[in-house]
This record gives sequence, structure tokens and C-alpha cells, in this order.
Amino acid sequence: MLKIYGRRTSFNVQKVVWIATELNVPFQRIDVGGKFGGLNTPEYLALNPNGKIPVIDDDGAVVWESNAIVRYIADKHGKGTWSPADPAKRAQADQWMDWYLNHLQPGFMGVFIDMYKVPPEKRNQALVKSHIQKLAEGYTFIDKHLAKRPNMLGDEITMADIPIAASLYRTYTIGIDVPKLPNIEAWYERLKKRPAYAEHVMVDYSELRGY
Ligand SMILES: N[C@@H](CCC(=O)N[C@@H](CS)C(=O)NCC(=O)O)C(=O)O
Repeated sequence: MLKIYGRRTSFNVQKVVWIATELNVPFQRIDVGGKFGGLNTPEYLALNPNGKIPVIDDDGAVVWESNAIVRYIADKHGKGTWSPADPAKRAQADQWMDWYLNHLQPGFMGVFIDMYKVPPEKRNQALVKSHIQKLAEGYTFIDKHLAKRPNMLGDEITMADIPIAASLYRTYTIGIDVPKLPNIEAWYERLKKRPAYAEHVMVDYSELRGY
């Protein structure tokens, strides 16, 4: 059976359990990281020498880096649906997953790490402001894209949606001002109705707050 290593409050673990659940893939999730620790043991480092979560062990197929895992699960269990069969569409899915990493994640994770995890008096406000600005620019770009289609690649949800869509829950609950973006807001409302998104992405992360 597919084993997914990583605590449920980890954003990068959430991407993986979300797609596995959407595709009805049975899995066992093992709590490691954060308050559970366990990332520095020889056994864990043999699985993921990078010492981070998530990592999967799918009957001997070991993969780490959450976007690579999302692609693996989509290719194995959702070819033609969550992983587009058409090479051009597949490349566009990769394009948006890579765009997320390079253009949205720095602002998104920056807000989380430099604002949420830091006590208010220790925050670098200029740095936090620049993360929020970058995040707003990224979402404004996506909002224009979504004006013409309901999901990143068109009518159907695919793996291209996973990283950007997963970021929305924290963005809208973390306590920052986000510009009014109607297409993103409508997309988020649709996502919240997906049982797998509600169960695995809309997870209380308040234990990670750095008071
Ligand atoms: N690029 C990696 C990032 C992995 C990462 O930084 N994971 C964080 C959690 S989101 C982690 O392992 N934190 C240490 C911990 O939870 O103890 C991925 O996408 O998988």
C-alpha cells in the first residue's frame, strides 16, 4: 500500500493526500515532522536524504518533493484525467506547477514563515509586506487566467490546479489582506465543496503559530 510520510498540517503533505484521495488511492499516512519529529533518523534519511516531508513509499517506489509525488500519483492512477494524456496539456500542467514553485510559493511561504511563525514583535514588517505584495501579484495574474476557464487547464480539474489551489486555504485564513479577485474567489468556493479538499487541505494549522 502507498505510504505517505508527513504530518497532516504540512502544506506539502496536503497536496499529496488531496490528490491520492481524489483518485481513490488507498494510503497509509505516517505522522512525522513538526511536533512528531523523526526526520533525522537513519531510517527516515534512507527514504528521504533531504530530511523533509513528504516522502512516499509505494511498494518500493520511493519519491520525495511534493510536486514530483503529485505527478507520480496522477500518472499512475489518473492518466487522462488528473494527468493530461495529451503531451501539450501535460506540459501546461507542468508549467503551472513550476510557475507555482517559482512565482507564488516565495510570497506564500514567506508570509507563513516570516509572519505566522514569528511572534509579532520579532517580525520584519518590510519583509512581510513584500511577501504579501508578491502573493497579491501572483494571484492577480491567476485571476486573469481564470476569467476564461474554471480551472487552470480548462473545464476539468487536473494536477495543474493542486499547488495553487492548495495555497488558497491558508491565504484566506492566515489574516492578511488579499485583493478582491472574483475568479479566484469563485474557484475557492468550488474547491471548498470538494470533500477531499475540505478534509485534507482545510486543516487547522494553528499549532504552527509562533507566539
Ligand atoms: N520542496 C519540498 C519542501 C518540503 C518541506 O520543506 N517540507 C516541510 C513541511 S511543508 C518540512 O519538512 N518541514 C519540517 C518539519 O515538518 O518538521 C516539497 O515540496 O516537498
